Amino acid sequence: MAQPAEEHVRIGDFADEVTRGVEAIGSSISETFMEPVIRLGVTGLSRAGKTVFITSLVANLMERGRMPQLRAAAAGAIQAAYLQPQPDDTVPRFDYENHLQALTGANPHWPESTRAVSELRLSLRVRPAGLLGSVTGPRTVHLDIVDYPGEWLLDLSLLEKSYAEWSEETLARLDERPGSEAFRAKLSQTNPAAELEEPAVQALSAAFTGYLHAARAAGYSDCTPGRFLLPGDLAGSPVLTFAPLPKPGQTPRGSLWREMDRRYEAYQREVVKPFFREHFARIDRQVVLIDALGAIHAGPRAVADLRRAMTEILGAFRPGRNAWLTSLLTGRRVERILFAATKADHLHHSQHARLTAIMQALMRDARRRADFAGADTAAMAIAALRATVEETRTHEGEPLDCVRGTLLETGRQAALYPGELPEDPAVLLEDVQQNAERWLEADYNIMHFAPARLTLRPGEGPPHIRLDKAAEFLFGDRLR
Ligand SMILES: Nc1nc2c(ncn2[C@@H]2O[C@H](COP(=O)(O)OP(=O)(O)O)[C@@H](O)[C@H]2O)c(=O)[nH]1
Ligand SMILES: [Mg+2]
Repeated sequence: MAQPAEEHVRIGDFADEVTRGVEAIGSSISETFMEPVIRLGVTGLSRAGKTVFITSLVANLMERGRMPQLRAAAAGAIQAAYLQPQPDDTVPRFDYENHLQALTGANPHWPESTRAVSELRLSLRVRPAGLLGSVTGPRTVHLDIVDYPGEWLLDLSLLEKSYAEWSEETLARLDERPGSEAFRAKLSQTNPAAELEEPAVQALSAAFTGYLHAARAAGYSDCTPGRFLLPGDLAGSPVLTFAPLPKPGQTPRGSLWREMDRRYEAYQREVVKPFFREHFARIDRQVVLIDALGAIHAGPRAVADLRRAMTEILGAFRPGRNAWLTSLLTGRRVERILFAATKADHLHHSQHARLTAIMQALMRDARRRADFAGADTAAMAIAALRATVEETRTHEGEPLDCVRGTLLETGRQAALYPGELPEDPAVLLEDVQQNAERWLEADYNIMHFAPARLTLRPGEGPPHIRLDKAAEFLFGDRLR
């Protein structure tokens, strides 16, 4: 009898895993043989909801009462879930206990934002269903969750661009994005062919960084170089002190343009590549969290930009596009990618399907643009931690489906009607296509809610929306 196709894939991966172990990429061989490891990457731009997602996912895997759509949990196949020391000794540990305390304590609040990579190992004791389970007994599956900034992922596109190309693209976008005035003013006083002067470069680079922050704050996603936004311990170093420049006719030795070109290359070599080598290349399953409601609120151009960012991200997961990355991955690939719109608790459930449809349309578009034929992909709308309750109000004689929660700013209760998303995502995408400044048909509001005070029953994790469905897509198959 022929082997089922899936089995082939597994064996291939397995052989790879062993070779990679020998190459000291990290996973020990005995571990690979005895206990399977799933490396789940969690990414998304800053404030997309990574920290809340991981915290709630882990809490809901430990107490599985609210996870009916995770089949292994519903079937009772998961016998235990517990935290263990992570395999990587030099990566900061994800601060699960403090984040959970923040979200579920007596005075609930959102956790502090984090700005770099972190990791957590959750081990699950799983008893396969049916005959197999009674023969083999329970086995342990390790879920290694790796939290990393989406800003860093977008940097992959830089590896394919020369400094001249990147400069040209970045400068072309300045006009349609807010916050570029100061940088443009500096640029107009700069002669790229003149000799480099460090204080002038620092001022130019600071103005450029200020523009990137302003663009991010206005809802734009594609803001490279990613480390300019989240510098970690590289702040102030030359690799983070450059800016895009128009290419002059002559680029003499010692000129500003030459030095910027050199720093751009150093950024690729010293910042971008190590991240991909040490973290990205080892991921099996990936969730990309997206604040889609935030982008919709910001307008069509922010959504266009989000789609561009999704395209770039898919490009990173497509083997073959980038020669350097292909050689790094050698036969290994991410098997599943989920694009999840977070904070869906800002919408009444009557609109969830619409948000999902918008995400799916954006993803289809991004897949087409990235010419993507790799991992299984899915898009859905979730809330890792539900901070609202639903409420139907009467407004001018009409029922209005709202959500109610505690406002973050004032601590007061308020009901939010965010506006009605179109039933057909094409309506929205049409404005995106036209590069419209505003939505033609509607206006979308957003409010910021604080997490609600919870009384959790034994066996139940924090309340969420479709976190179980996300988990099923991401790693449910590995728990059966
Ligand atoms: N209402 C609601 N807000 C959320 C949810 N997840 C995240 N947020 C909001 O988004 C902010 C950023 O989330 P965080 O997980 O820190 O984002 P990170 O920067 O990607 O790690 C939080 O402070 C909350 O205000 C959610 O499930 N529901
Ligand atoms: Mg975080």
